[in-house]
Amino acid sequence: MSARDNIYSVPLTTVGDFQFDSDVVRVFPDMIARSVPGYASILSVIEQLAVHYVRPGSDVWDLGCSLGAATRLIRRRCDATVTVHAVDNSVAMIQRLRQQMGEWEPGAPVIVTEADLRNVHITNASLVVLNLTLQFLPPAERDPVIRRIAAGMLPGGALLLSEKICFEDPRQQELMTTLHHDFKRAHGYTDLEIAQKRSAIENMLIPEPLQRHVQRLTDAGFSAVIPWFQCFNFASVIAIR
Ligand code: GEK
Repeated sequence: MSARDNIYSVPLTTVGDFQFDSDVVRVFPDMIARSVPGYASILSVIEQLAVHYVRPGSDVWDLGCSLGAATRLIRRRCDATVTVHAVDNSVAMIQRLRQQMGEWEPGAPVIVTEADLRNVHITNASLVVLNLTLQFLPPAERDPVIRRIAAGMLPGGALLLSEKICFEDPRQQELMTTLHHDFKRAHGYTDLEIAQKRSAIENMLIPEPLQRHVQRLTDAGFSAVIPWFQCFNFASVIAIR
């Protein structure tokens, strides 16, 4: 069980940019479950994708793995000939992930790497997961990342991309934001917490419209790009190489 997220529960004189530091790591599972509608469903589909797409002798990449929630589910569906690479550039996340892995059930070997995903060389990949991670890269750097992932994937392999998204229609944007904030309120966040988190994250997490993601994946050479999930301003896409 993770500690309850109360990071933004008291008024702050200045709200600094959001960081994946040890304070966030301590509460991360609680934070993500109470902030991202559908997070648990997305994880369970990632596990399903491992069953369908991971091939013996191939590699799997979980980019921006945080505490390895997806890695843990994937590896139990893979045999010992598969290597799962869990990558994150947060020192605190990787440290905590390494501590917790000892308690995981048996499964395929995992290589944990503290690195910026932009510097990771993807090869032999039958499954790549970018679950709520691409959104933290500057938009101009997203095209080359997706192209490099595509180049490192086996034909028929799958990329799962989940993102916070935005909408071109201002009314849609407003409604989806309101419903997302209602979701957070229903999960125990106060208006102060919602407002302070929003201002901490606004320079760090840049959402794009779903269509922009679909176009980027198509341009990178994925043969099928299938949006399969949306709840308010969160969406997930499966792209087949
Ligand atoms: C999950 N996928 O539980 N390189 C590597 N890691 C990065 C980078 C980067 N350039 N930028 C951000 N991160 C996880 C949840 S959380 C989503 C992903 C969220 C990492 C960052 O350190 C953090 O651990 C993760 O991406 C994003 O299925 O907090 O909204």
